[in-house]
Amino acid sequence: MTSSFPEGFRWGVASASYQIEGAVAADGRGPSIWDTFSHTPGRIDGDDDGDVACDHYHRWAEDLDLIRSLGIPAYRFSVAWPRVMPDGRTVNQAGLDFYDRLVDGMLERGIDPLLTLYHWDLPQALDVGEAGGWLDRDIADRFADFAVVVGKQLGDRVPAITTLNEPWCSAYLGYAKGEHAPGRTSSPLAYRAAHHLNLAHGRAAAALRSTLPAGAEVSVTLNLQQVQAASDRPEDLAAAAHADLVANRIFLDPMLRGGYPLELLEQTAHLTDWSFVADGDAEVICQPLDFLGVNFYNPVRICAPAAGLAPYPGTDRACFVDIPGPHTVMGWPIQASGLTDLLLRVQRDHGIPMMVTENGTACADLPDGQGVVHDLDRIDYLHQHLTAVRDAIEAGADVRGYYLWTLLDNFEWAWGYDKRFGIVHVDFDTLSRTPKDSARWYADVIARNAPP
Ligand code: IFM
Repeated sequence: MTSSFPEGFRWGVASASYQIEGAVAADGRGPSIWDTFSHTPGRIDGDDDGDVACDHYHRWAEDLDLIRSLGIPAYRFSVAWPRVMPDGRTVNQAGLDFYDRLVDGMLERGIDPLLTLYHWDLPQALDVGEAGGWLDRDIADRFADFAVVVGKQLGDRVPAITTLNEPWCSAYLGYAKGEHAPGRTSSPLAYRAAHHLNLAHGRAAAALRSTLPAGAEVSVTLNLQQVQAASDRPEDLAAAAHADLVANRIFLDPMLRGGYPLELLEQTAHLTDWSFVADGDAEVICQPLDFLGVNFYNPVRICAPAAGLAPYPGTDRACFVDIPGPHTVMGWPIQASGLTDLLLRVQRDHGIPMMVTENGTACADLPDGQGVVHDLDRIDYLHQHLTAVRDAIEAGADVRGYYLWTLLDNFEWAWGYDKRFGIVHVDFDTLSRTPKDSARWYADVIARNAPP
């Protein structure tokens, strides 16, 4: 029997616009970099795209009914920038109206909204040429303008707004590894992108403070990596510390401490001269935040570079080694204690309230004859990770909520529709939704405020 979570602990599910909405040409929406990327042959498994996805744009009321029927009190969603500003600059009221309806729909059903401004669907019009998108410093101002538009429209009803989701993915998977849009493969570009993401976060957070009503919460969500050294050899310890700088401290330190760590600048000097950092940027990036969103799926184990090992994205000074034991169908190791350690590390280093804004797993879900998925493996994963969150809280971490990734099976980026993370099964031929056993299990967790 697992003990309870603190009173008032916020339970939710999370989603993202491009992964579920579909309706990519509806009501004036412009193309995003993910439309372009997913329509480029060979980029996505099975050449899938987000054109229809879960058709949430038309079925949002049904989806909110599902959330309510499961007794899930909070919903983390993202706003598609190209719906609201198709060219990245000009407001499209019809696009904003969709989110108006969505937020009103949540409130009518007693669901607490947590809004993310950027979950990767950058308007394509802002990424033109070799140095556009997150390589262009001007994007920070464009993003702040977008934040103000959304804040003015929805801030009276949305109590919490998150600037960015997982800037690590935008910078390193988008510009170094090439696995995400816009598909570039240059480590130096990734550092430039990371800095402009930081700057955009800072400008947007400041703009939101002067737009939102008093008491509204402003946050950012990072997919912090729980980095483990492969051994006690000094070179592996150094590689792990380096990976921590490149993956975590490149965002945590400027956002929460007011500047980049000197070691990061020194250890990446052969890749970039950091000349894109201007005087005054440190002050802009470091804004007061009400909580930090932490997304966690698995830890990473790191060793010094060696032939035959996969390099850590964005650097030539660290490589991945596998973690023995069970893995998910994504090939990600399952080790829930990594989440406890990560939450305690943030508590120790930054002392900021936290929400787990994503955690969940893809499983090889097979519906039975009645179309129901008995996903015991997902329930087991969730149970372990909720226990890990509870352990962190008991050890002193100020964790205030947990948003399960995700409600619906959806477009899993470069993996397409094959990888299913939902607690609700989606039949992508009929688009019908069927709760899996994990959905009922999660409803029970919420009702008890504790895993059974
Ligand atoms: O589906 C993604 C989500 O968009 C961002 N965080 C990780 C999830 C699983 O890969």
